[in-house]
Amino acid sequence: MPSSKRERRSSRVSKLRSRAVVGKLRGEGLKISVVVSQFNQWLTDKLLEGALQALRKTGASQEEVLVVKVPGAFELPQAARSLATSGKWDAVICLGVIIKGETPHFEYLSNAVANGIERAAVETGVPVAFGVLTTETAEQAIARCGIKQGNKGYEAALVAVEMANLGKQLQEL
Ligand code: INI
Repeated sequence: MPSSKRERRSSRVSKLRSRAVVGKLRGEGLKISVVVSQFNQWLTDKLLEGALQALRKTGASQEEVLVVKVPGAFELPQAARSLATSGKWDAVICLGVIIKGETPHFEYLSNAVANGIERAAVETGVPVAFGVLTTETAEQAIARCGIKQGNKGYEAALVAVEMANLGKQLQEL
C-alpha cells in the first residue's frame, strides 16, 4: 500500500495504459497527386523522379498518381488546395525549388509558399507534403535533389503516404 504522496502518484502512473499510432508506409489503394513547379525544372524533374520512386516503393499504383504542373513555386499552394478540396485525393505532394541567388524576394516567396502549403493542409484536412527546396545556392539545391544529400521529393512522398494512412487510422480509433 503506497503511503507517501510520491508513492501514490507513481502507483497511479504505472496503471496508465498508452498506445501509439503511426501512419503506415503502405501506398496500396491510395490516391496521391503531385504538384510540381516548372521553374528550375532541371531540378524539379529530379524531385519528381524521387517522389515517383518513393510512391512505387510503398506500393502505390502509378495509375492512381496524378502529376500537375504549375509555373512556379508561388502557384503550388493554389493548385494543392484545389486538389485537396476536390475530395478525390488522399494526399497531395508539392515540389519546387527556390534559390536565393536568383531572387531578391526569396524570403517573401519562401514564406508565402510554406504558409500557403501549410494552410492548404490544415484547412482542408488533407495531407499536403512540403517538398520545396529553399536554398542559398544552386549547388545546395543540386545536393538535395538526389545527387549528394538525399532527395526532398522522395522524402515528401513518404510523408504523404504516412500522413494519408495516419488520417485513416485516426478515424478508425
Ligand atoms: N519560382 C520558383 O519556383 N523558384 C524560384 O527560385 C523563383 N524565383 O527565383 O523567382 C520563382 N519565381 C516565380 C514564382 O514562383 C511565380 O511563378 C511568379 O512570381 C508568378 O506568380
